Amino acid sequence: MKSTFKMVSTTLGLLLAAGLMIAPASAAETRTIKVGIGLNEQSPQYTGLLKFKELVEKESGGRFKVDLFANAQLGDDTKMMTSLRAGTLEMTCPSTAPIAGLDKKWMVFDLPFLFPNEEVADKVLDGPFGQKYLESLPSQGIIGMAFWENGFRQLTNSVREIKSPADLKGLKIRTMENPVHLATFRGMGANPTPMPFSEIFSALQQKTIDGQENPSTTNFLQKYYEVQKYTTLSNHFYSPFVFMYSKRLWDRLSAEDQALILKAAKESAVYQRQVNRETMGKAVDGMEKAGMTVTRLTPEQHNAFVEATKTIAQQFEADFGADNLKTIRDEIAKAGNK
Ligand code: KDG
Repeated sequence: MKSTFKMVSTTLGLLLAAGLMIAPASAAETRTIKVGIGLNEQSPQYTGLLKFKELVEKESGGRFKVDLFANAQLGDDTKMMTSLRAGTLEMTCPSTAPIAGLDKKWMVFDLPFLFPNEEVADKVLDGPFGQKYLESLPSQGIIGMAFWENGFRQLTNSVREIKSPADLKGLKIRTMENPVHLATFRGMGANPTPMPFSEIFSALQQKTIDGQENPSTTNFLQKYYEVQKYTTLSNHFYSPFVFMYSKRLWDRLSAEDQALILKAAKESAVYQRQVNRETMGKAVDGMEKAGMTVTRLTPEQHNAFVEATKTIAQQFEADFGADNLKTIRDEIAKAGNK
């Protein structure tokens, strides 16, 4: 009996040493969740991720460790989404704009002047319409956890003050890689150039583009004031983020761990939006102090931009679906009247 036990234990030991058997994961083994983003460590998006990391590590009693990678260390948004779909990266948090490359219906969120304010955006994104979109992502190999906030987007450029659509004429403006963004700026007479987020600063510095558009917090934290003279607070797009998980890796988690991670993603969404909004005003002040000309449009000037972009929705109806456009507009009207 003893000799048999000794033989079996010796054999097992040899197999383990040769790596031919994977030792059963001990319950205490820590699993790592890697999260990649394009913004830097000062961004409200990264601050939101720190909250997510704190919640997951605390609630899991250390069974999960969350590693954060900012500044596009793991690639730009499209590359990181590809990594999620391949199961080589757990999480990322892109704008909705590049998701349209996977499923055209997401273009509806990038329509100019769609949401009137953040409060209505929150209600629609967290309501049945937004949740229906998140629930469609598993077909793309992605689990949509929650909408976070990139924010209302503002123009910057190095050539002239922009007070009307006509002032955009001929300017080379970097846009996200999204057909609605390209058509919107082309329709106002600009010369739009799609480009990954991480390439913007050097393109502005080398003057291969005249301007770009991002929320003021991004414009300030990326130090665009060093290479841009003008910013116009146009609010031309509202850009949501989608905090997402790789479906391949999600499916390997227990239901209990899935619930824990989802709860933390939703709780940190509320926190991230709050931090994002608190920083916008300070970012505009910072750019003004750094010497940028900040143009605050009058209602009439703002309406001229709305008027100049009002046919965009019709141009893309076939892509995102007339029914989706009608539904989101109805949801916005309802949310605005509450
Ligand atoms: O990871 C953050 C980026 O996805 C986001 O800032 C992208 O707004 C963006 C842009 O202009 O590319």
